[in-house]
Amino acid sequence: MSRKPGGGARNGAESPGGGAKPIRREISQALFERAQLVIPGGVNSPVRAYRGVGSDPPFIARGAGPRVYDADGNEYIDYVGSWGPLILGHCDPGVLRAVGKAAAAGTSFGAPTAAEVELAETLCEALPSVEMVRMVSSGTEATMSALRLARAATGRSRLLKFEGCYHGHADSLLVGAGSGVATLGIPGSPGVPEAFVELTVQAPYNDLPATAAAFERWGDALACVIVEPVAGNMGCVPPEPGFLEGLRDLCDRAGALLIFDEVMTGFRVAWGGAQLRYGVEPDLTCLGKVVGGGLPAAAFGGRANLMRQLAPEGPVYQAGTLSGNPLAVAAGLATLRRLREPGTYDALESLTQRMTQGLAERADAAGVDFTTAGVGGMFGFFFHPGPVRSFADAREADEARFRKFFHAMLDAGVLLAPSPFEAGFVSLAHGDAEIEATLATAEGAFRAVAAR
Ligand code: KE4
Repeated sequence: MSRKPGGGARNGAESPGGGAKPIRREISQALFERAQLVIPGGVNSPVRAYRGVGSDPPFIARGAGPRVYDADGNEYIDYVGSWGPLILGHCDPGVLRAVGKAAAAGTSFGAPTAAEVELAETLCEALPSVEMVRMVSSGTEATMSALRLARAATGRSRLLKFEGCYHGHADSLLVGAGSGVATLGIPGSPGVPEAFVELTVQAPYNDLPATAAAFERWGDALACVIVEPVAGNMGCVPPEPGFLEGLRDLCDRAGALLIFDEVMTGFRVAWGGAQLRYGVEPDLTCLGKVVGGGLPAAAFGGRANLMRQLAPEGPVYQAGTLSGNPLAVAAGLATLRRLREPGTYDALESLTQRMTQGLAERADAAGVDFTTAGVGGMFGFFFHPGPVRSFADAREADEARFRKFFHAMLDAGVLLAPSPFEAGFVSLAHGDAEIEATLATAEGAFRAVAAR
């Protein structure tokens, strides 16, 4: 039996800060205590530990459509969506059927399968710049492998990334990263050799002059630029007009490759990803999250003349025991088949826009400095008067107000990403009821924030 938390307009209970019944999470608490004895920080990925919001995490027992339920039976409207993959919502019947059918035939073969070919063809058809892809099992593997390929193809070693962008936890890419690295305030990461750090050049996101200056200094030594075409790991920060086009031009003039890390934006902001939405074609694209439909599948791809340099056709080695895993491929294919139906991206965009506009209106009514951004099915917000164009701007936001807002929403049954340096995600399972309930809950949460 699921329990609706103390607040939440859905069940007519008190709104947050107005005498909501205390949320009970004893089972999650006991699980967290056990977990911390055998798993570092009690979690298998740092952001899940809720250090960014100063509390212990709920342990999730199950999901259904736009909702998740924690081990104590509390119900939440879910805007984390497993950090992006669950674009159809939890337990989508089509995905479950596809995974069950694949599992009945076997879970892994370490051999090529027809389904992998179909998924590769779908990715190449959808993404304007991609002629060939290689499947891997995580976004980290995708970006790490794309970086190796770029270095091999150019014979150069340096890379340029942007402050606050997160591209997974491969050594070269952990410099000045966003997401959990920013949330925990880790200055890079111990264990990354100085030699790797030196090879990574950084520039502020959305700052073309500073990026051009970095090219002045390092241009002919740069193998690539890697960028989140919509930043989702410093909060949600869209590219300013001309930024992505400028990167394309700088790379062309310097002979560097442009890598779009579309692990988050791929099939999230448009069927053809950010590269279709913004009309800028990278040389290599990294994918993850949605392409696995909630199971471990990711990929990287690009022009055939680049991708053919990968083993076994070429000398650049890259491999993986579970790459193209049949269950993950089945989940990914079922997800993409649904997404390519007419109207899905209009629906996602409409949900996101209603969410961001509604939050902004309620923050304004409460007299709280607040700015939002939404692109396709992803969104973000800052307790900041705006504009937020870069990681430096994002770090000026009021984190204490974020934490207060986060907990007021959580205790009223709305699950947001537990960090100001993350994005939120809607799904095709979210509808008017969820958005209206969320906005009604937010009214009380903003009042609680304003009262601070
Ligand atoms: P994974 O290795 O976590 O599958 O993907 C790494 C990655 C690469 N590129 C981008 C743009 C990403 O957002 C990510 C991973 N995103 C984080 C959340 N911001 C995953 C959540 C987590 O680290 O637990």
